[in-house]
Amino acid sequence: NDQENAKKYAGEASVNFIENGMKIGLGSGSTVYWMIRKLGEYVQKGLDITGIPSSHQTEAWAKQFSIPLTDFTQTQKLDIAIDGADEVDRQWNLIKGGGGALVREKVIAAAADRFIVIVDESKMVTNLGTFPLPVEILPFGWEVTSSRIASLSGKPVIRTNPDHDIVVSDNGNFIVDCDFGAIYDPKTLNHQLKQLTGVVDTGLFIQMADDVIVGYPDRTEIQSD
Ligand code: DER
Repeated sequence: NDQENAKKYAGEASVNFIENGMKIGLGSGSTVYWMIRKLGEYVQKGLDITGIPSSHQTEAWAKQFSIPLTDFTQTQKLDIAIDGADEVDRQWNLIKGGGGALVREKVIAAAADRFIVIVDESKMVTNLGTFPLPVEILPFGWEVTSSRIASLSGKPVIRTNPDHDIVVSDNGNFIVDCDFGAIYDPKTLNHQLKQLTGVVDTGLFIQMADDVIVGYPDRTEIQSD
């Protein structure tokens, strides 16, 4: 369908930025799947790169497509991180975390010299906040942490799976999905949330993106700052 085609276009276009010898941060999500699949084709043809995965799912895809993996014990600097987003605003601030990998995704994006975001056009918004903001919190005392987020008008909802069990992140933490309404000052909100005891990190990626590749059903548009 059109959205999947748009994700595929964006994901595959991002691979053009990858050069021999690079260390790549591998994001998470269905758009990243197309990037990893295309990157695997280049690795098969001799492209010499290594990647650090941001989730167990991404690690599995990387192995499926024979992408050599490394980790932060081997390298503390990544040349490029490529990842999706749930929303991108006009300043390229992001909401991420729909897939639950936001904490490792942010660690990887922060460690990269260049952070490239790959999205289908539906993710481009005027203001963040239509998509509920994921916030990763410690399981210990999560009810108290959640009430602190509520006092910031976040309307936090603990993320559960279809069996109504609380979802546990790859880091062993919980995630609350928050409805703050339209977020006109995401930088301030991110700081307020990160100050709260019990909050691990938020899905607000503030001024981290260097390039945004927008996929459409028939083409991509590459925007660089
Ligand atoms: O969970 C995440 O942060 C993903 O990158 C998400 O933001 C994008 O997922 P999608 O590419 O499947 O829409």
